[in-house]
Amino acid sequence: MFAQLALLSLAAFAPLVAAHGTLSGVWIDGKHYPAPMPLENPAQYIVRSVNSVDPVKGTNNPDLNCGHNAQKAGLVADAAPGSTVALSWRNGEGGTWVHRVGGVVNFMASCGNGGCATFDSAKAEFFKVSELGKYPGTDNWYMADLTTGPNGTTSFTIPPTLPAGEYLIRHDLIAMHNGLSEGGVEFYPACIQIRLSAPSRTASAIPSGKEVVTFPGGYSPTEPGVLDPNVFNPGSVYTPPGPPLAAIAVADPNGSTSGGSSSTSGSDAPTGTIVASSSSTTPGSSSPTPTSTGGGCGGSRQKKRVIKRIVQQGPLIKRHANKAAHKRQELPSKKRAPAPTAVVPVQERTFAVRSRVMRGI
Ligand SMILES: [Cu+2]
Repeated sequence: MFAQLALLSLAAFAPLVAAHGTLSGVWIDGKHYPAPMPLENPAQYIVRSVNSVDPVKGTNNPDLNCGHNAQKAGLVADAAPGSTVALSWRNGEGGTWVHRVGGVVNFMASCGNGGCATFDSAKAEFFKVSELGKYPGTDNWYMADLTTGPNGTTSFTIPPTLPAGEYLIRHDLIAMHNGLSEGGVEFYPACIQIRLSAPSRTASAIPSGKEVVTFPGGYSPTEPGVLDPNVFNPGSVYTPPGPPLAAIAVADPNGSTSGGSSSTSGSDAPTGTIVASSSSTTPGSSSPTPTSTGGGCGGSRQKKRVIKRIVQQGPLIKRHANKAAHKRQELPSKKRAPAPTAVVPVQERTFAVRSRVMRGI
């Protein structure tokens, strides 16, 4: 019901705000949970709501915690240690996410005995469970997989030995197109409430001590993943910010990697960590497909309507502050090899081509 209303409202304010965006949905082992629209009541969601599609700026910003004025969600989703969590994003128009350069990181924190629906995330002791930058040995970014269409997702694995209990996932896109100078980076944090069953093997301790950080505080304004003058240079190495991966996420007792680390079994094109198209983790049947075909093009056909809506509802969404910066972000993709994705549905391929044409790439 909420999702349908959300889609209707998406259609109502199409262009103008393609540059930023919000989390659009979560899949836990294939089960879909939509994310609230900005300012939407989060009572019927597992994703905490935010009040803006704009990025969070500044590593000391309190909104770096769970997003702009994040509000606790009413629901908590069932999951298990070892579950796959896939996440999709939309731009401010409800179309396809546009940022491709930077990091994708996922943290988790115990919500304690009180549970996540009432948990104050400012107190959360977050440990890192996955981090992604470029596909190994390439200049292709994992984040770009979110730009392939409404079903483009990024995913990670819940550490298989995490104890039972309620946890907050802090998912964060670190858009680096302006991160060549200090303070330019755009953070897009989103928090998701889950409840883990007991692990099938011996539980580890919940990470603590040096493995945990709070937000704000988890990133420094000058660390390489946040400030990187070379981020567009071919062959440059990008290191996502924050603490190292928690030990619980790095190696599981079977010896395989988990936690969405990019080192998957020696393949030159990892497939286990980011799924760029609808797949087992993103069943098309239940996925919310935004109807906007404007993508990142930002036409002006419906400008009047958008402005009217903004006047009526207040500044739900602000115009992008620096369009030139976003143009710059697209430049490197001229040289970019085709994304290393196996199967892209025709519909999405068409969309990708169209948006490239519209952006003049
Ligand atoms: Cu943006």
